[in-house]
Amino acid sequence: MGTTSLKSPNRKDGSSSARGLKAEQIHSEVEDVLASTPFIDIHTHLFSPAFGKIGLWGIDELLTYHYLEAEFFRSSDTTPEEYWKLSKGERAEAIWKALFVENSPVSESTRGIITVLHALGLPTDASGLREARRFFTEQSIEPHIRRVLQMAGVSSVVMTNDPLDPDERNVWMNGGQNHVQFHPVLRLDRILWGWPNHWQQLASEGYAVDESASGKSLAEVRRFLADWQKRMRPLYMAVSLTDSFQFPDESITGKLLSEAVLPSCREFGLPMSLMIGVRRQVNPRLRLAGDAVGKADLRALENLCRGFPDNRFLVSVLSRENQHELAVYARKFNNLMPFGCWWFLNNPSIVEEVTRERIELLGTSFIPQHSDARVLEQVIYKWHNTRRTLAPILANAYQLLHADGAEITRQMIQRDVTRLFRTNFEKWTGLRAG
Ligand code: HDL
Ligand code: ZN
Repeated sequence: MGTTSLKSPNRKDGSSSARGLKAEQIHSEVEDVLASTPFIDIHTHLFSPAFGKIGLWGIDELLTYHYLEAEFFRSSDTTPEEYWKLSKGERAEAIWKALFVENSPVSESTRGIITVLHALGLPTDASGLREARRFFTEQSIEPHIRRVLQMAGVSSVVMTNDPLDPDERNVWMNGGQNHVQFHPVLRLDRILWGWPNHWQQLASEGYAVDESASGKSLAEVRRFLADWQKRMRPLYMAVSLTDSFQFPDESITGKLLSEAVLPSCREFGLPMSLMIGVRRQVNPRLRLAGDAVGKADLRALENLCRGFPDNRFLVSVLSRENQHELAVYARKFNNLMPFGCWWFLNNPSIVEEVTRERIELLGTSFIPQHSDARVLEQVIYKWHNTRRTLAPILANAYQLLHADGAEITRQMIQRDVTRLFRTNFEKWTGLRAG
């Protein structure tokens, strides 16, 4: 049988055929495609304007982000107890002074603030926050959202919506939201692992459940999920799980997951997002900043993907040490979609390692990143950094391919970037994103 030569019309000197790129053109083409392709941000804690004050934006919220609070306590003599007594504005001023005036903002999260201020035309070396605060008070939220998402190169963001959060529930029970750039997700932490503290809230809403999730409880949880699927129209269901998560096991979490939540996901054609590896509140004094990371036993994920072949799993794991096995599991199970470099992984040094091994093992059949943004303007720096970090990685993949004989065109780069940052998610969720 004749061999199919991989040699493209490229000639030895690296020149190319009419359509193919020269080796030295590849990096700039990749940068240009990344810059001009709007991404879908598949996991954030942002909220559309219908949610009012639950949606965070502006300089005081940016500076009191829990990532920065954790760094603040390393560069200030202020104790957490003293810090929590301060007002939001006083906390922001203390963080600005400690991390931006008295020290260089060279960490990923502090440099991110500089990126946002610079992008919005605000001074990055101010001694205080007066000018920045004045700018944000002059913004009205709807046009500000459009401008910020456009600057971030993001067409739409996916929210994290907790049906048992009283403030959120109130919005959904009074008409909810239908902002074209914000997509809902049914977040189930309070059901799946918070059951002991939250089953009574379900009971008070008329669902016949009990503390041990026995009797009619599973059927009633499914009725609860059906009610919220209809009310919220989520793109997927989601839960964050600790590093000690096991499956199967005899826990209420395992029973609710296998006998209520996953059947509901199948009933409504929704993926289940599992975010595995958090170690909650290792230092409670830091509150939201008090969580850490632990290596999980991904046999649990293996058992879920194998045991529930008709469910689709959208998975991010928090430990760097779990990344390679997650990519290997994705080779074994095509109902597993790895996504993002989550939280403590969202740093260029780790994003590079994780993304390169995913490309090497999975091609373009994964979702490289999400922002996890909690404050609107964070998407500006998180996606600026993602594009900057990914450009050389993607370019390297094409340069290797080119060197080994394939023709590289802008069309294939565009197809691949669209798949990585849009189509993989759209196909998995049935989203027809704007
Ligand atoms: O559980 C999650 O969705 C995590 O992303 C947490 O919200 C975490 O606090 C976070 O913001 N990480 O970026
Ligand atoms: Zn998150």
